[in-house]
Amino acid sequence: MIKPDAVEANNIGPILAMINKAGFKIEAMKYMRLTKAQAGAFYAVHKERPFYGELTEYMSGGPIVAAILSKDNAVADYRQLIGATDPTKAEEGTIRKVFAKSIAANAVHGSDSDENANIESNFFFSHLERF
Ligand code: FUP
Repeated sequence: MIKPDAVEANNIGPILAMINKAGFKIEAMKYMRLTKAQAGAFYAVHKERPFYGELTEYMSGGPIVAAILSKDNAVADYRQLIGATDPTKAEEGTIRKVFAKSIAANAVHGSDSDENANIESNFFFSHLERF
């Protein structure tokens, strides 16, 4: 996902360029705005965390780009490409180092396992929307 801060800052294009350059294929993509309830469902795993309210408010505060990416070793390679959750700890050249504003407004989301990648892909896309 390209998050609201990166969309607002006109960074969809540069982020997709980094993703393409790193060898990922785009299997599905959409531009949409999540409701607060949908953002809450997407991040349900964080429901008990102190930042959950702020996170769902922020993630529903503007449009996002959702995408399914594929590549050998996609989850690990994409997490390496995006960098640490906290951009002050992200390595040079990572998407979050370049584009993230803060730990909450951190430009992009990436699935943390193949299992969650499937769950999150099904959250956003039907089979008719995948190529
Ligand atoms: P990541 O997998 O890198 O997106 O990070 P997490 O799943 O740990 O966190 C999900 C989102 O919660 C982050 F992208 C931003 C938000 N978050 C905060 O706002 N504060 C925190 O302390 C941790 C996470």
